[in-house]
Amino acid sequence: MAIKEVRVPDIGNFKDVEIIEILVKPGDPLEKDAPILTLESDKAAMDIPAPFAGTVKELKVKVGDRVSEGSPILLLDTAETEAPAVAPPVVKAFVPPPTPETSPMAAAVASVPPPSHPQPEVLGPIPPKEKPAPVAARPEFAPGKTPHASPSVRRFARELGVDLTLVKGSGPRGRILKEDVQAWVKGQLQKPRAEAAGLGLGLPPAPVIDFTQFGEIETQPLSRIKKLSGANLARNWITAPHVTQFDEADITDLEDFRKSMLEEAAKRGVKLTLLAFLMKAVVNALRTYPQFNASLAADGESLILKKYFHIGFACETPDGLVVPVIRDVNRKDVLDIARELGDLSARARERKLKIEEMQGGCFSISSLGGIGGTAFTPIINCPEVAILGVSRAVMKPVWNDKTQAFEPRLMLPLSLSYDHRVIDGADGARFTSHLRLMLSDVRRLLL
Ligand code: CAO
Repeated sequence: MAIKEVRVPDIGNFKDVEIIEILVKPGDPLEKDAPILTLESDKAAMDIPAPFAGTVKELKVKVGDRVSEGSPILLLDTAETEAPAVAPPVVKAFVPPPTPETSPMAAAVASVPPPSHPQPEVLGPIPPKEKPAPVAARPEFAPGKTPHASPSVRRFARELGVDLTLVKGSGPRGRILKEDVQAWVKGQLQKPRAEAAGLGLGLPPAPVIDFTQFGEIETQPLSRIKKLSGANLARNWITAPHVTQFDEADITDLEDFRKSMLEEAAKRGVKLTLLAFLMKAVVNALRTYPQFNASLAADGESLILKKYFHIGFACETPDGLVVPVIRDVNRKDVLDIARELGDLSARARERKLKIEEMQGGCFSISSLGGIGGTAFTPIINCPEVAILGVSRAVMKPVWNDKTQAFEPRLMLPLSLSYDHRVIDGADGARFTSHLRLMLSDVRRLLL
């Protein structure tokens, strides 16, 4: 049993190199060749290994100290007084072989020839000049004790704040590579997203698939609007239990009326669309069923009923979907509404909408009638509690009880999605029935 002083061995031409990490503390058992500390010059980082086994008695340095060859590092209570039979590798042997992540200087250090001058005795025998310790033969760190990684990888991990004991190495003998650290960080970054997507429901994260294995692909970045609306739609879809009620409204008379008004509206510079009438019908239904003009309080304990009638409408733009809002629809006539619809949708497509023109909605309408389809399940624009989807009106044979005959009627498909936490199924059916009634009788609608 003897106390031996360990000093900085030959580290090439480096002087006053900073200690950036001390890997041991007094009382630690140390195996021969286990890393004691890491030095870092402005060009390279390197580990100093223990020249012999023992127990750390006292540290002579601290992080931030600058050392050169021969500087005392620590006192080691050695298990054996004899110098080790096998020469400890000099520092350069710890420098990883040149890899993309290794600085050119580190590679240069690795190729520095072994020192020709005598080394301090405490360091043990120096490898003979003609037989430099081969890089491949550098000692490996004891698994499970100190993470096994090159200084550059450790520095990389330190910069990112990564605890290397958590990282699994994929290199030879479990050595942690830079790619392992990167993969670990990626995994951590994806975790919150996966957890958020699962909302703690234990859903597995979406699989990451390399589609090139199946054929040619092209990757296009999502627009800002798509990214924002996508996240909101996903949240709304998961948090609000959706039910979609389907119905059909007979708009034969309404369409006749609209067409008869087109010319007059055009003279006033307005394109009188079906959507303007739908807005009026919706407001009427909201008055009758106020729970549809509501939002759940943030604490989920109460329902906030709104006394105003601001109606949003989904508008397709080259950048994605936006929902401009027409305020106080109850106080406007169909021509005013149609004028605003035209103005807001034109400015939406020119990206000229103001933020406040997309805020404050009570209820939304998503009309795909100009495009096609028979029905769909629109996603509620939370914190609103319901949304009306409208598909393409088609002429259908409808049975008339009075005439006891089928008649051709223009039927408008309605798809009402509602938040089942707030609205019961019966009320969902009542709401669409009310809409059906309003839209089938233009006199009621315009009253
Ligand atoms: N049935 C049959 N025809 C319809 C119709 C319907 N339900 N709705 C509209 N049309 C007709 C119109 O009469 C018009 O015909 P004309 O050109 O002969 O007059 C044509 O379809 C185009 O209408 P429009 O799109 O100009 O007007 P609009 O008021 O119906 O729609 C707007 C305005 C802003 C809703 C629409 O342009 C739009 O962006 N739609 C897409 C909305 C969307 O993407 N929703 C999905 C959201 S996901 O939930």
